[in-house]
This record gives sequence, C-alpha cells and structure tokens, in this order.
Amino acid sequence: MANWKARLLVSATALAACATVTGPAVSAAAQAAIVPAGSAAADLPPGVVQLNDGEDCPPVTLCLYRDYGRQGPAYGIGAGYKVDLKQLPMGDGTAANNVSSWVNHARTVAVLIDADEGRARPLFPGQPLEEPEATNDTVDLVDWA
Ligand SMILES: [Ca+2]
Ligand SMILES: [Ca+2]
Repeated sequence: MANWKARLLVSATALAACATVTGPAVSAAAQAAIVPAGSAAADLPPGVVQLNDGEDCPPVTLCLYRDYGRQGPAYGIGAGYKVDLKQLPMGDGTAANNVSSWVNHARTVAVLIDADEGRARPLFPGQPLEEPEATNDTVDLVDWA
C-alpha cells in the first residue's frame, strides 16, 4: 500500500502552500497590527478600545467622548467591562472627570459613576447622552447593571 506515501506528499505540498501564503512578512505585519510597538494602546485596560477623535461609536460598545457632540478624544468600552476612567489617557489628563458626550451601543444598561459625589446613573441601550451642566466632566467609573 503506497497510500500513506501519497497522503504524506499531499500534506507536505499543502504545508508548502501555506508557508508561501502566510510568509514571515505577513506574520510580522499581523503581529504589528495586534500589538502596536511603543503605543499606549497596549496599556489600556481589558475591553477598552481607543477611537479616533470624533469617531462613530462601533456596535455593541459604550462610547465616551471628551467634548460635546461626540467630538474630541474618545474610547469604546465593551459591554460588561468595568473600567476606571483614570486609566484612559485623554489630552493632558485622563477620561475621569472629562467626558461630556456618551452613547450606549451595547445591549445592556451601562452605569455612569461619579465616585467623588457617590452618584450613579444608568445609560440604557441605544441611549445617547450629552451631559447636563451639573454632571458634565464628573464620571470616574463605568460599570454595568
Ligand atoms: Ca469634557
Ligand atoms: Ca468625578
């Protein structure tokens, strides 16, 4: 039976084909995409993505913006991830006591917490929020109901 030899040959050919397609250059590029070298993005807490300034909020994500009208530096937080906004660099400071505009594209209720005042507010799925003057730049923590 020479069958196994034929199979071995097929496997070796397939492997060679794979090596050609996903060569070292591609792998390096893929790794660079996943872990930007020397970027602060690597230090972000789990579940957090940095958005471009004023970027639209992706699906299934709670988004926060420094400036009214979903403008300025922004982050997205995946549903269920409790995040201390002090860990998110924003301008000269952090996202804590800095966020003016929100939108909840997640499917669960987010809770916006001002630790200084001991105040927690729900932000329902699909709900946008332009902070009223009294609560502008006050949220320190994001949790989920
Ligand atoms: Ca602000
Ligand atoms: Ca606060």
